[in-house]
Amino acid sequence: MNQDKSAALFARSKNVIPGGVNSPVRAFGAVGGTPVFIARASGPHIVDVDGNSYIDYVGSWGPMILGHAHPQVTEAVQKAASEGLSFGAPTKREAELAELMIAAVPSVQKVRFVNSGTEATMSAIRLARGFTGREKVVKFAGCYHGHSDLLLSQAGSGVITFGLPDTPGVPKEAVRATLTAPYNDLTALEHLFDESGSEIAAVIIEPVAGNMGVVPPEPGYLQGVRELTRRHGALLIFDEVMTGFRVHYGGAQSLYDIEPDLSCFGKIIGGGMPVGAYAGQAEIMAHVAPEGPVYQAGTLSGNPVAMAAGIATLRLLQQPGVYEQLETTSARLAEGLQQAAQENDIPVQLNRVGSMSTLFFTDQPVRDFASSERSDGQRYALFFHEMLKRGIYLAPSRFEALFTSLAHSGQDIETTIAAARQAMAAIAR
Ligand code: HOZ
Repeated sequence: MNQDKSAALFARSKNVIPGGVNSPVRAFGAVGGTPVFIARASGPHIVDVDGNSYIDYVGSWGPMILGHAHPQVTEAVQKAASEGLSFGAPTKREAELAELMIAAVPSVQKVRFVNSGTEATMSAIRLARGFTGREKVVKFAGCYHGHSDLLLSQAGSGVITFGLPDTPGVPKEAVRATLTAPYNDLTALEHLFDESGSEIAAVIIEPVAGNMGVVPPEPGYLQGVRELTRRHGALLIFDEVMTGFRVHYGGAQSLYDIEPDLSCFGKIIGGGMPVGAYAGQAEIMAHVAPEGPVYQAGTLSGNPVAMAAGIATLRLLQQPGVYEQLETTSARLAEGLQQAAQENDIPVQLNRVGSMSTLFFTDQPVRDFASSERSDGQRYALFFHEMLKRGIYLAPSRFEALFTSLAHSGQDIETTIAAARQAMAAIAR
């Protein structure tokens, strides 16, 4: 497979962009080799600048649940763009997208749009602190909530991929009030609350962790977290940037039947455009300026083109059978990947919730950051490249998710499984 043009573009980009990329994991640092530069995409396929086509399981890290360049989303974007790109003034589409989200997610009564998941979580924490008058925040090791200072403590995604637990530039003071606990461990969280319960403003959690690879919550865990936060007067924030409208139309909170106080969204609600949102009960959201005193603002927030993409995407996700189709496709892929590993005596764990999954190269269950880290990174890197050679594009890090979309056909899945059989055989040698 010729990737000369990608290699040349990478060299050129490295001269003008740190590491040649605008988000670290894209640089292929964890798997080696040169990142593939994408020229265009359609449905389940992405095509690189050398003309190689791949079945894509990154899906822009989650937003492309309908597949790439869905005609109805593209049409909505083009219409909105032709009417003006940005006004810095309110528009009807903002109310429309907020209404769709409120109708979908039971705990959400009001929504504030921002431009990224990072902004959403950062603003939700500020709101939780403003609302409770407390400062401390609990997060979980291996969970990633974007790159704001206070949430970079023991973070997942690129932070683990590149082994940067203490990012220079984050003042100690900024993380002084951030407490961390292991995921899926209620006893540890209980201890934190025993020690500092009256100072904890919020617990922020990915209800299905997706940034230490996919790690589902164990039965009763999220209920336990909800109960503890309530008992101690702390807010529960669900970071549904990945899971929102992905694992269920109403997010992970609908799947597991838990009502957090605040929720953060991104990815799918922007249909591929840069959008984030924080949302929750009206009483809490009433503290956000200008209704309340907690300040947060943005020139491009609620951007009309981004809102149009989000509205079109959510409307398409309301069609009957959509999540059933995602489940069927994802389950078949998971089964096929596991079989391919088994046939070659390669121990793997496949963690999956709906259309997000991770194949870990380990014989031990992966239930938290420590067990995720024990998976074999070198083997993942080999597998990644064997798949890439065969036209399958997976996340270039073992600490990310594989996303299936509605555009992946049964044939795409079988092609992927056939490639996985060959790839596993190649790395077993
Ligand atoms: N940290 C992101 C995934 N969890 C990667 C974002 C990107 O490189 O686009």
